[in-house]
Amino acid sequence: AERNLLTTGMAKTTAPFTEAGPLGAGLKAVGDANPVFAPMDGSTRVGTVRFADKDTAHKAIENARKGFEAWSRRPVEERAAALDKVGDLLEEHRDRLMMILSMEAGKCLTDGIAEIREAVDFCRYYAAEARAQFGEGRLMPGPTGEENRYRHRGRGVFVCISPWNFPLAIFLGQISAALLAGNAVVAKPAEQTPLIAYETAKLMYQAGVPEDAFYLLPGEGDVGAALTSHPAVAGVAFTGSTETAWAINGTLATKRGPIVPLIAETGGINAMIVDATALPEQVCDDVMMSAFRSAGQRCSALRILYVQEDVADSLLAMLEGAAKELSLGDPRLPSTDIGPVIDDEARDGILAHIEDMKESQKLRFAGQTPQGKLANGSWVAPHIIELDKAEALTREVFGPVLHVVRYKAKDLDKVLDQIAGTGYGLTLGVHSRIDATVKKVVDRLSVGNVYVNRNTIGAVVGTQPFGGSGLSGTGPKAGGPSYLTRFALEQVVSINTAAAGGNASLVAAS
Ligand code: UN1
Repeated sequence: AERNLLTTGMAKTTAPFTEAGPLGAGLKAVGDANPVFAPMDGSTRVGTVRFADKDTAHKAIENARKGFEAWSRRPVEERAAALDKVGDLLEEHRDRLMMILSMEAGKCLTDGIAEIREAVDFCRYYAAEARAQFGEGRLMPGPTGEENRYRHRGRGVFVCISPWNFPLAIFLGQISAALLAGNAVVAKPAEQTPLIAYETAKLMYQAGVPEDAFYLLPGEGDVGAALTSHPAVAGVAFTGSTETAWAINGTLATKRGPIVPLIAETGGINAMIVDATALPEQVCDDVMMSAFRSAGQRCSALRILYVQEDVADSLLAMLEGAAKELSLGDPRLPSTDIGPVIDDEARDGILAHIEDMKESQKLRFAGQTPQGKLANGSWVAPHIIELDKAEALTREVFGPVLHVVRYKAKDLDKVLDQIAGTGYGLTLGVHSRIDATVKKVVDRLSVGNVYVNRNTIGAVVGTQPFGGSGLSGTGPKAGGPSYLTRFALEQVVSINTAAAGGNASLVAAS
């Protein structure tokens, strides 16, 4: 299999060793170099990282504040060209990036390829949107002798805090939007995935993003807290847990300084409804994909499947059969469907949930974890758990655990109430050949991304803008037309052109 990888040219089998640390003009590396181990075996060293501390965080914001002045005055076209170039460089370095994604984050090759594609798409899509949206805006004409100009400009220093489950695509999606809108950025990648962030940051500088307009701060929670509580911060983009989003919201609301926007994309207890008219093979495929791909470590992943009771036994039998076929193993091998979860802490949390559930609910399927060389990795095999009632699942469990609950056709309204009652609204699937049922489900629930007769993951940038409501986030949708402008400041300049010296051309579009 290793020879296959090399001969297909897909990737090299070992990840390059990366020594990561803070990046950006005027920052000094401090602290110890901590080893980063591959989650697939817990022992292969992928690189080292020096974490930033509170002082480095403050210094980065102060320096970025200065870098902002020049970056925000650059014409939109220059900023867009730099981000387009980032996209080109990601494609050029695809193999190396894929290996780091596999080794550091446990990503399978298919997930790695898709993630790099998504990161490239974010850069190019937002660059195109910046060109289209940040020119002079249209306004109603004012009185004679007055010129009104509408434009977008950067807000200042944006803090971007990104998760480990899309350590390249979401990391870069936030940053590219913030930079294109004319902000300087201080980014804190997830503490579990500093290496891919570091490699990407270096490519960004190579593409022409100035070292005083973009700072990378690998770090833990203390660095995030130091960044979000700094009074000079002009906005925060965050993707991660609902609990952390609440904490950031609280910090932003109570700290000194201006009122700043928070763009938060958080979790979900995502459901799929399958009625008796659905096509079983299609459902089976889509459920496998939605619940188990990426080891269930997507905020879009399916957590709870509602199956109409008339077809529940046959569908469960199919799902169990299909889950048995999933192959867990080295994420660098093309034959692997599911890699490890991100680390031992994540594994222990998911396994504790399964143990808990086993006591009162029915365990329908438990897969096998890899043995031999990979036995000590952070593994969780796919599980299917049948719940006696949906209320038994009270929180998002971020792993390959599918919960199934039966419902009676006459109780569809109760199912919809139950889903709405979670307070989350990220993804939702419905499988039915009855148009009225599909319409009822789609119209009734305030869920951000609804998928009809298909799987519920893998939203495509620019085609399926992604993001939820309620406990799932603030919006705007990533990869959609309104994302970029939320990072920018709208400015209207009204000029009395009749007055001596009045000259509308002084105010150019950004
Ligand atoms: C996340 O998992 O944090 O549609 C969000 C999808 C991805 C989800 C990203 N865009 O599967």
